[in-house]
Amino acid sequence: MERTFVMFKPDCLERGLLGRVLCRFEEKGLRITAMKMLRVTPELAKQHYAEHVSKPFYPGLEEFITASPVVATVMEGPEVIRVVREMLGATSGLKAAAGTIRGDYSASRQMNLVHASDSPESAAREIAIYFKPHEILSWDPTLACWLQAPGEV
Ligand code: FUP
Repeated sequence: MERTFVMFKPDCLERGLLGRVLCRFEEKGLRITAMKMLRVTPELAKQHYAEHVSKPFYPGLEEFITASPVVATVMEGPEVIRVVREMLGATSGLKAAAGTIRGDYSASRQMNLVHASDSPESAAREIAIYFKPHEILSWDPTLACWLQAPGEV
Protein backbone atom coordinates (compact mmCIF):
# COMPACT_ATOMS: atom_id res chain seq x y z
CA MET A 1 0.00 0.00 0.00
CA GLU A 2 1.28 3.43 -0.95
CA ARG A 3 0.11 6.85 0.27
CA THR A 4 -0.33 10.07 -1.64
CA PHE A 5 -1.38 13.62 -0.81
CA VAL A 6 -4.37 14.91 -2.77
CA MET A 7 -5.69 18.45 -2.36
CA PHE A 8 -8.92 19.82 -3.81
CA LYS A 9 -8.05 23.40 -4.73
CA PRO A 10 -10.13 26.59 -4.33
CA ASP A 11 -11.57 26.40 -7.86
CA CYS A 12 -12.90 22.90 -7.11
CA LEU A 13 -14.81 24.15 -4.06
CA GLU A 14 -15.89 27.45 -5.64
CA ARG A 15 -17.31 25.59 -8.65
CA GLY A 16 -19.16 23.07 -6.50
CA LEU A 17 -17.19 20.17 -7.97
CA LEU A 18 -15.78 18.75 -4.72
CA GLY A 19 -18.29 15.91 -4.44
CA ARG A 20 -18.11 15.00 -8.12
CA VAL A 21 -14.31 14.90 -8.21
CA LEU A 22 -13.95 13.12 -4.85
CA CYS A 23 -16.44 10.54 -6.13
CA ARG A 24 -14.05 9.52 -8.91
CA PHE A 25 -11.41 8.52 -6.38
CA GLU A 26 -13.95 6.61 -4.28
CA GLU A 27 -15.29 4.84 -7.36
CA LYS A 28 -11.75 3.84 -8.33
CA GLY A 29 -11.49 2.06 -4.99
CA LEU A 30 -8.87 4.30 -3.42
CA ARG A 31 -8.88 4.49 0.36
CA ILE A 32 -9.33 7.93 1.94
CA THR A 33 -7.30 7.86 5.15
CA ALA A 34 -7.28 11.56 6.11
CA MET A 35 -9.31 14.61 5.19
CA LYS A 36 -9.53 18.23 6.38
CA MET A 37 -10.84 21.54 5.12
CA LEU A 38 -8.57 24.53 5.63
CA ARG A 39 -7.55 27.85 4.23
CA VAL A 40 -4.01 27.83 2.82
CA THR A 41 -2.08 30.81 4.22
CA PRO A 42 0.68 32.56 2.25
CA GLU A 43 3.24 30.88 4.58
CA LEU A 44 1.75 27.43 3.95
CA ALA A 45 1.62 28.11 0.21
CA LYS A 46 5.36 28.90 0.19
CA GLN A 47 6.06 25.65 2.05
CA HIS A 48 3.85 23.57 -0.24
CA TYR A 49 5.14 25.13 -3.46
CA ALA A 50 8.75 25.55 -2.22
CA GLU A 51 10.15 24.48 -5.61
CA HIS A 52 8.11 27.18 -7.41
CA VAL A 53 8.50 30.17 -5.03
CA SER A 54 11.10 31.92 -7.20
CA LYS A 55 9.26 31.33 -10.49
CA PRO A 56 7.46 34.16 -12.28
CA PHE A 57 4.07 32.47 -11.99
CA TYR A 58 4.35 32.00 -8.20
CA PRO A 59 2.63 35.26 -7.04
CA GLY A 60 -0.46 34.38 -9.08
CA LEU A 61 -0.36 30.79 -7.84
CA GLU A 62 -0.21 31.95 -4.21
CA GLU A 63 -3.08 34.38 -4.75
CA PHE A 64 -5.15 31.56 -6.24
CA ILE A 65 -4.38 28.86 -3.68
CA THR A 66 -5.10 31.21 -0.72
CA ALA A 67 -8.30 32.68 -2.21
CA SER A 68 -10.82 30.15 -0.82
CA PRO A 69 -10.78 26.99 1.29
CA VAL A 70 -9.23 23.75 0.11
CA VAL A 71 -9.80 20.14 1.16
CA ALA A 72 -6.61 18.23 1.92
CA THR A 73 -6.64 14.43 1.88
CA VAL A 74 -4.40 11.40 2.11
CA MET A 75 -5.31 8.46 -0.12
CA GLU A 76 -3.97 4.94 -0.02
CA GLY A 77 -3.86 2.18 -2.59
CA PRO A 78 -1.50 0.10 -4.70
CA GLU A 79 0.66 2.38 -6.89
CA VAL A 80 -1.62 5.21 -5.76
CA ILE A 81 0.85 8.03 -6.56
CA ARG A 82 0.96 7.11 -10.26
CA VAL A 83 -2.70 6.11 -10.41
CA VAL A 84 -3.92 9.47 -9.03
CA ARG A 85 -1.59 11.50 -11.28
CA GLU A 86 -2.96 9.62 -14.29
CA MET A 87 -6.53 10.22 -13.13
CA LEU A 88 -5.76 13.98 -12.93
CA GLY A 89 -4.19 14.22 -16.38
CA ALA A 90 -1.63 16.78 -17.59
CA THR A 91 -1.07 19.91 -15.46
CA SER A 92 -2.99 22.16 -17.86
CA GLY A 93 -6.66 21.41 -18.30
CA LEU A 94 -6.22 22.51 -21.92
CA LYS A 95 -3.73 19.70 -22.52
CA ALA A 96 -5.15 17.01 -20.22
CA ALA A 97 -6.72 14.07 -22.04
CA ALA A 98 -10.50 13.79 -22.15
CA GLY A 99 -11.63 11.33 -19.51
CA THR A 100 -9.15 12.65 -16.94
CA ILE A 101 -10.39 14.94 -14.16
CA ARG A 102 -8.60 18.02 -15.54
CA GLY A 103 -9.43 17.03 -19.11
CA ASP A 104 -13.12 16.85 -18.24
CA TYR A 105 -13.50 19.84 -15.89
CA SER A 106 -10.63 22.32 -16.34
CA ALA A 107 -9.62 24.70 -19.13
CA SER A 108 -6.72 26.28 -17.25
CA ARG A 109 -3.12 25.61 -16.21
CA GLN A 110 -3.46 27.36 -12.86
CA MET A 111 -7.07 26.48 -12.07
CA ASN A 112 -6.63 22.75 -12.50
CA LEU A 113 -8.87 21.67 -9.60
CA VAL A 114 -6.69 19.11 -7.80
CA HIS A 115 -3.10 18.73 -6.64
CA ALA A 116 -1.49 15.31 -6.17
CA SER A 117 2.02 14.26 -5.16
CA ASP A 118 4.33 13.26 -8.02
CA SER A 119 6.77 10.93 -6.19
CA PRO A 120 7.14 9.02 -2.92
CA GLU A 121 9.44 11.79 -1.65
CA SER A 122 6.95 14.57 -2.40
CA ALA A 123 4.09 12.48 -0.96
CA ALA A 124 5.96 12.08 2.35
CA ARG A 125 6.88 15.78 2.41
CA GLU A 126 3.40 17.05 1.54
CA ILE A 127 1.54 14.69 3.90
CA ALA A 128 3.79 15.89 6.75
CA ILE A 129 3.03 19.54 5.92
CA TYR A 130 -0.74 19.07 6.20
CA PHE A 131 -1.27 16.19 8.64
CA LYS A 132 0.01 14.96 11.99
CA PRO A 133 0.53 11.17 12.11
CA HIS A 134 -2.50 10.64 14.39
CA GLU A 135 -4.78 12.36 11.86
CA ILE A 136 -4.16 9.58 9.32
CA LEU A 137 -6.50 6.65 9.90
CA SER A 138 -5.49 3.44 8.20
CA TRP A 139 -8.57 1.24 7.94
CA ASP A 140 -9.78 -1.79 6.05
CA PRO A 141 -13.04 -1.15 4.21
CA THR A 142 -15.32 -4.17 4.33
CA LEU A 143 -15.45 -4.19 0.52
CA ALA A 144 -11.64 -4.32 0.18
CA CYS A 145 -11.86 -8.03 -0.68
CA TRP A 146 -13.86 -7.07 -3.82
CA LEU A 147 -11.38 -4.40 -4.96
CA GLN A 148 -8.18 -6.47 -5.20
CA ALA A 149 -7.51 -10.18 -5.23
CA PRO A 150 -5.54 -11.67 -2.34
CA GLY A 151 -1.83 -11.13 -2.84
CA GLU A 152 -2.23 -8.22 -5.27
CA VAL A 153 -1.33 -5.60 -2.68
P1 FUP B 1 1.51 19.58 -11.05
O1 FUP B 1 2.61 18.68 -10.56
O2 FUP B 1 0.67 18.98 -12.13
O3 FUP B 1 0.66 20.12 -9.91
O4 FUP B 1 2.21 20.84 -11.70
P2 FUP B 1 3.51 21.68 -11.32
O5 FUP B 1 4.21 21.14 -10.11
O6 FUP B 1 4.32 21.81 -12.58
O7 FUP B 1 2.92 23.10 -10.98
C1 FUP B 1 2.37 23.38 -9.72
C2 FUP B 1 1.20 24.31 -9.90
O8 FUP B 1 1.62 25.53 -10.48
C3 FUP B 1 0.17 23.71 -10.84
F1 FUP B 1 -0.96 23.39 -10.16
C4 FUP B 1 -0.11 24.75 -11.85
C5 FUP B 1 0.69 25.94 -11.45
N1 FUP B 1 1.42 26.54 -12.59
C6 FUP B 1 1.03 27.76 -13.03
O9 FUP B 1 0.09 28.35 -12.51
N2 FUP B 1 1.73 28.31 -14.08
C7 FUP B 1 2.78 27.67 -14.68
O10 FUP B 1 3.38 28.23 -15.60
C8 FUP B 1 3.15 26.40 -14.20
C9 FUP B 1 2.46 25.85 -13.16
